[in-house]
Amino acid sequence: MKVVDARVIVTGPGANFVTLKVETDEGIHGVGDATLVGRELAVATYLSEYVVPMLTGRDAFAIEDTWQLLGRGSYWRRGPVQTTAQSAVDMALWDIKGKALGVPVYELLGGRSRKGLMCYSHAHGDTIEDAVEMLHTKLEAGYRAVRLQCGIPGLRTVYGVERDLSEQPGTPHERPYSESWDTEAYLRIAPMLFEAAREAVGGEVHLLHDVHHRLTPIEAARLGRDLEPYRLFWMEDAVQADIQTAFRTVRQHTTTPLAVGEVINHLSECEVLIREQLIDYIRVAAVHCGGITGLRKIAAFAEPYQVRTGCHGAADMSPITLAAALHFGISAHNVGIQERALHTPQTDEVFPHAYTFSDGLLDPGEAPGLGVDIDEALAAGYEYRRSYLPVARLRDGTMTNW
Ligand code: EZ4
Ligand code: CO
Repeated sequence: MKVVDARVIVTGPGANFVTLKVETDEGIHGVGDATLVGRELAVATYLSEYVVPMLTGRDAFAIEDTWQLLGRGSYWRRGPVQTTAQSAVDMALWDIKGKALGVPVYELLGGRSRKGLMCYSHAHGDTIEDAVEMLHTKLEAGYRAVRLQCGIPGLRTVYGVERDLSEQPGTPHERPYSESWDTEAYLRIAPMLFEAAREAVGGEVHLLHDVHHRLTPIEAARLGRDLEPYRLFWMEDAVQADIQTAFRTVRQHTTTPLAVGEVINHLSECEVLIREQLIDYIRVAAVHCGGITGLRKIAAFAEPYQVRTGCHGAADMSPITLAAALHFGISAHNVGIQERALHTPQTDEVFPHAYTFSDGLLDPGEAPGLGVDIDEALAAGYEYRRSYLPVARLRDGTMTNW
């Protein structure tokens, strides 16, 4: 089966998504997510200008060789633009092979390892009380694991909490919004949030928290310790991910489990984290780490070190990425949990999908391939509009990590 055509589809059904659609000479097509949020058109151009011309005429079944061609065969290796493009091609080829053989992709990956994949949802609020109230609604909706974030007194906008942007100049279409940050205020309130949450919902529920790269190693060590009484499932992105050895300090001081990886695109960026067992969960997403093939390679490396996956599942990656994560997550052994943020109803319509949620578990479904597609006619009705992710500054105006 040969690839005869590949096209990049850019659409904005409530959020911007870039999709690669690969067509074969047997009339079967596959889809891959190529969304790099805030830099979408860089990947779209990389694909259409440099990758698509290499794909036409290739054997659509040669998934590994194509992955190597786009990764090893790119002299300028790694980098999120390259790996996101490579990921989209990889997903589309797994989709095609599954459809051609009449099986869901998870069957090609070794078959089911579990009945369903535990996922976590998000709860947040300006105040601790509001956050705990939302936690209750998530538990009522069936989730067994919930990420919890709250506002910080004195700061108007904080990561993970609905934003009041009324006083921000301009729009995110023109320039990034600027959030503010105060580490000491955060370190005071975060343990209070989890104390209140445990008091409200007891010990059984899995509670997670995302620090979003904001602390130094010694600050993260202190927070990890302060959170120990509340038995978190994980503390995420405690320090910025790009200095792997920074996790040594955090690890030495706390038994709070650690997760990192949503901005990691390549095994070389998490090799020390895994080999030294500095983390418990690696959070790479199929859309940024080389597709299903890249995710499998990282997970296979992590397995003997007892590091499990907890794939990034924010709503700024398309349902194709979630489907890929579910086929991987239902079949691989060392899988811990899957993040699940709800897509907008428009996004769900543009990307019809076979995956389902019930009783806290996600399932990829039994449709051949990835079980997800793009409705191009609907997609054409939603324009792309440039939108930046926010940035963050300390109270005195110094740039810090968002
Ligand atoms: O900040 O997807 O765990 N989830 C996250 C996300 C990321 C966004 C970046 O676009 O940290 O909210
Ligand atoms: Co995160």
